[in-house]
Parts: sequence; structure tokens; C-alpha cells
Amino acid sequence: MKINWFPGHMKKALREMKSMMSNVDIVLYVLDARAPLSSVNPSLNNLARDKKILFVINKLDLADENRVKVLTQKFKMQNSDCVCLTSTMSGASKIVKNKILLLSKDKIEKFKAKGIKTTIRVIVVGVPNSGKSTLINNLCGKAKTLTGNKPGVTKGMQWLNIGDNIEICDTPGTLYPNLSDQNVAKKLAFIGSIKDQIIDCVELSSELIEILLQKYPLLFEERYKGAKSLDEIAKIRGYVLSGGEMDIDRTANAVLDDFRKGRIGRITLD
Ligand SMILES: Nc1nc2c(ncn2[C@@H]2O[C@H](COP(=O)(O)OP(=O)(O)O)[C@@H](O)[C@H]2O)c(=O)[nH]1
Ligand SMILES: [Mg+2]
Repeated sequence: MKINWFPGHMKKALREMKSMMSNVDIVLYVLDARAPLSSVNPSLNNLARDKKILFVINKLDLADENRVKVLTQKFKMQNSDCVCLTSTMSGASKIVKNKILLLSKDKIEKFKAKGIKTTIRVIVVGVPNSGKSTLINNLCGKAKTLTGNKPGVTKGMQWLNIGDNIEICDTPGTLYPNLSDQNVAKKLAFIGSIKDQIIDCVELSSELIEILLQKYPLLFEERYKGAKSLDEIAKIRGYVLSGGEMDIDRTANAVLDDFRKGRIGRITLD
């Protein structure tokens, strides 16, 4: 199975985002804590290269905190900052706002000296399903954008006022034309950044099982009572088709769903 997903709407979104960049002060780059390195998108890096970047490593509640802490160091570079958080929790908003104000301190003070209150414009980018819209809703204090646990929920772009003279823009999740590293592509598929319909779920699920058995054997064993393959999991779950055969499709989807909802445990694959 070769995974690649770069539909026309992503190409269009990247083009639109590029044309907006001259009006943007900060790029808020949302990564998934279950695969922070794999959810970096070269096309977005390219877009953000002259901007201040605030990396938000999101979905910390689903991830392996120790591993995330190590990976966070990779995102602390000049002109950028990095925070790890859970967008669905109320404290997230304050953390992000403070970081935005800190990163734009120079601009705010420059205008203040002239007696002008300036607006800070923040564009929120990231691969599909990383939690961009959820974070924005949290920053707004109410549901202003549509969210959903699958890629492709956000379609258009809109500027929203989040107070403290900060305006923020949601964008559709974007990938890049060629997912040449298939290990990265698989991780993006595991975390739900790639449309499930274009993937062979049995193959994907089998690969996830192999990786989890290697990286998190104890969590896996506990969840599936020692079962180590789709067949064995189907057996203990009693997922049987009418002819008596194991229902492998159902089992594959159940394992992917368990992982995505954090039911196997807190896991980071990078
Ligand atoms: N557990 C958990 N789920 C989250 C978090 N942030 C977002 N989500 C969920 O992830 C899914 C995708 O979120 P959404 O904001 O639509 O992602 P977007 O495609 O990047 O805009 C939704 O089901 C959210 O509820 C988080 O910090 N923790
Ligand atoms: Mg969205």
C-alpha cells in the first residue's frame, strides 16, 4: 500500500494561505503530540519561513508525555516558541494567548510608542485533524468553527477576533504533494490525518499493531489481553461473521479507533 493524499482543495488552500502571509504576524503551527515530527508539513514550513512561529503540540492527553518532552526541544528555535497542551481543556487558551503576546512584543511596543494599538494577526496551520479548529474555538470561548474527528472538516478561511487585539484565522488542514517517506505517511494515517477511504484499513491496522507491540508492548497486552494479531483480537472480541470466519475488517477498524481515542493508552509514535 502506498499512501498519498493531496487533493485539489489542499493545493488551493496552500495557494490562498501563501497570498495571505504578508498580512500575518505569527504562524500558529498545530502538531499532533502522538506524532509531532511526522505532522510537520514541508509546504507549511516553506510558507512560514519568514514568520515567527508558535508550535502547539496538541492532544497531549492522548500522548506519551515523556517522549513529547524530548521532542519539544526540536521546535525551540530562533524566532519561534513551542507549547504542549490539550486544546479541549479550558487552560489552553490562556497559555496560547500569552505566548502570542510574547512573540509579538516588539511589534506591540513599536506601535505603542507611536500611541497606536496594533492588531496581531495569527494564522493557524497544520495537517488535517491536528485540532486547529478546536484550539480556535477554545481561544474564542465559543464554537465559532466546525470541528470533527476526521480530516477535511474545515473548508473555508475566516478571521476571528479573540480579544487582546489578536485576530486569528482558521485554515483547512493541508498535506504536501508527495508523502515520499511512507513511515511518515503511515503515522499520519494512524492519527487520522489521511482520509480513511483511500487506505486499506486492514493493512494499516496490522502495521499499527506491529509498531505498538514493539514500542508499547505492555499497554497493548493489557488492552487486548495478550492477543498479538488482528486474528487473535477478533477471537477474544468475538468478532465473527455469519459463516464462522473472523470479521477482520471490523477488528481492524476497532483497533484504529481504540488508538485514535486513546483507549490503548498514551502513545507517541515518533
Ligand atoms: N483528545 C483530544 N482530542 C482533541 C484535542 N484537540 C482536538 N481534538 C479532537 O480532534 C478532532 C479534530 O479536531 P479539529 O479541531 O476539527 O481538527 P482540525 O482538522 O485540525 O481543525 C476532533 O474530534 C477534536 O475534538 C485534544 O487536545 N485532545
Ligand atoms: Mg478544522
